[in-house]
Amino acid sequence: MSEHEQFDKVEPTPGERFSKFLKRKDVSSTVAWAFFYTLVFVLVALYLYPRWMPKGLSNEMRSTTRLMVIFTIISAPVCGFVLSMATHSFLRRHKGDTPPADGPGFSANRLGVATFSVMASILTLTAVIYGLVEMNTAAEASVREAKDAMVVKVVGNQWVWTFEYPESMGGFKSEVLNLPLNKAVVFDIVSADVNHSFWPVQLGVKVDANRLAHTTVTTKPIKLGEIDVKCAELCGLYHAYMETTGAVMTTDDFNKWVITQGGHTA
Ligand SMILES: [Cu+2]
Repeated sequence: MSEHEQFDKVEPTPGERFSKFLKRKDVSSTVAWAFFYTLVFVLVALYLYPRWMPKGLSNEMRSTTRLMVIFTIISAPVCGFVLSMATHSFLRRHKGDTPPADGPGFSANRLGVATFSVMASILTLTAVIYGLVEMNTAAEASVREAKDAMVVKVVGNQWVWTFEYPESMGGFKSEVLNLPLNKAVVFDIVSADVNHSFWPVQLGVKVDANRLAHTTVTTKPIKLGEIDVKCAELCGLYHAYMETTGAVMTTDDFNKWVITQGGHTA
């Protein structure tokens, strides 16, 4: 073997192998599909989620919408990668009756495994850390807000919700959940029969209503608008109809409503 031949057989560098790998037709088509799907998910998260989600009337609801958007963006590349391989396999599927010959055997690609693991870990960790920060911020805010909040008692009863306003307002009861703007509210929740789940959708909180134990949750309406109240726990035949409405109102409108209910303003 001449010296010249030995020189020709020098192994390609990892960079050369990688660019050759990317130029393969199956690889470049998979990468292109991955980018396409990732872009679609990112656009859905940024432009459609905020429209699809109910209007955020409290910081809790806004933070829920924000979490949906950010978690979707974080998971978009992984989902895009998996769907791109599925699309490539579907488009290049075998046609005809004769089974294809076996392809060459392959072993694990260490660089590929490492890249995928590191990327997925970074994305997951980002989601975990962001989620914890968001949760902690919400918990701190509710402790702060609870100090001068209005306490509304909520009773779940097959299949209606009843709201009891504070003694200082006359302690009247209503089946409509009206709340004044910019006033924190603590819901003191209980059930008269089976387990229900109190869910004022646009306020972004959802808490179990139990038969023998009270649960509480704090929120602060910061925007005017309508509230849909639903039950989020299968509670019997008419569970789906266990819903009512209400609104976040200006303090003036709220006070007028309190008087029509036989209550008085503090
Ligand atoms: Cu229910």
